[in-house]
Amino acid sequence: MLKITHLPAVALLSVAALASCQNAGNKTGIPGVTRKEIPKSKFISPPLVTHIYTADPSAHVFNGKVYIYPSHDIDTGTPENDNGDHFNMKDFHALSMDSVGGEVKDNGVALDIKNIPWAGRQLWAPDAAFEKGTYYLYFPVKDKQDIFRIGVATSKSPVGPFKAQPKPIEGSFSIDPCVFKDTDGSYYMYFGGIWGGQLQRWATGSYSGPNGSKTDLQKDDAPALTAKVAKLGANMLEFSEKPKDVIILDEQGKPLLGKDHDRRFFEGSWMYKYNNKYYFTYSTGDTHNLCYAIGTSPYGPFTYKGVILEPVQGWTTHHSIVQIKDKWYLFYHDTELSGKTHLRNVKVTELKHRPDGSIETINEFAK
Ligand code: FUB
Repeated sequence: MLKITHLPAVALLSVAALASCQNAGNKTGIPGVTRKEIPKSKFISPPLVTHIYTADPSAHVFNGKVYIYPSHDIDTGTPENDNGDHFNMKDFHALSMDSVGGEVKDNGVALDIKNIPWAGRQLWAPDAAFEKGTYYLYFPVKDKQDIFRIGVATSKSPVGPFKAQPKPIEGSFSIDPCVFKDTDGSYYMYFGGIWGGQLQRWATGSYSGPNGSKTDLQKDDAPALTAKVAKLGANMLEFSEKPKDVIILDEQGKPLLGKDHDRRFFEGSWMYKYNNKYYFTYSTGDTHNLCYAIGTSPYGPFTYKGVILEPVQGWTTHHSIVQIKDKWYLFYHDTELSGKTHLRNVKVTELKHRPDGSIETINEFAK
């Protein structure tokens, strides 16, 4: 969510190439953005939609159809800063498709910030769930005190419109909710994000105010700050317990340390189950990896296993992993359309597990 401080060389070349072709034909529907000269061969996958900017895709299969719940990036002219203020989103659109590779439909506004009674600004990465005939949309947004909280909205349709609850989820904080349904029917929410996601402000167990460290407390040799997990109540609208730390261990069984920026948790939690193991997957933020760690319980601990997706074009990296028919897919984003950190586009590519359960690392520039 911060400035572009690291981009692979090939990505920098791509941004430059994109900047030089803004006046060409083949419009995308976004003013000033064209695709004609974008060197498509640089990327393994095209944007799923090109008429709006989208990011942070949470994909689900509901009743046999694929639904994607992304952030809806817009340019409000908010200057870029270390809090991620330039990610100033104001609504959500749900996307849908019958199959991967098929037509992607934008189903219009699913939830608008003006209809969330407690919201202040910045609607960030959402997730969704379906239980007993109701669809639930979970979302982070800053409250009127500028503190990120997690809210929930409900609908009888997977694409909304969703009606927001009058208050945020009691005991929620920070960003990036991921709601996971275990095979026994229990639901868990994984959440949190450091730096602009404010997780470090809660390191003592209560809110420390806005003036603490903007990053991960600079405690390089202490266990890294990490995501939180809490079981959801039967009504899907509240936590049934106090959130716990999602512990990620190294190969020696020790928690990853704050200085381990290539592997420690930053934001963008996603959980899925494969061969009876729990895969906790996440972004390393300032080192731009999507990583995975495996455990035998939804609460962890999880042992770090490797990189799922190497750095994409753009600062942020955020994803979901879902089985569709007999294949697994990684939904992710980059900045192919705009070349700008805060104007992203969602994509999908196949994800492959090896026979031992490890994941084949994906590079979005390598065909
Ligand atoms: O989209 C805003 C933020 O950027 C998300 O919450 C993070 O995961 C990052 O993708």
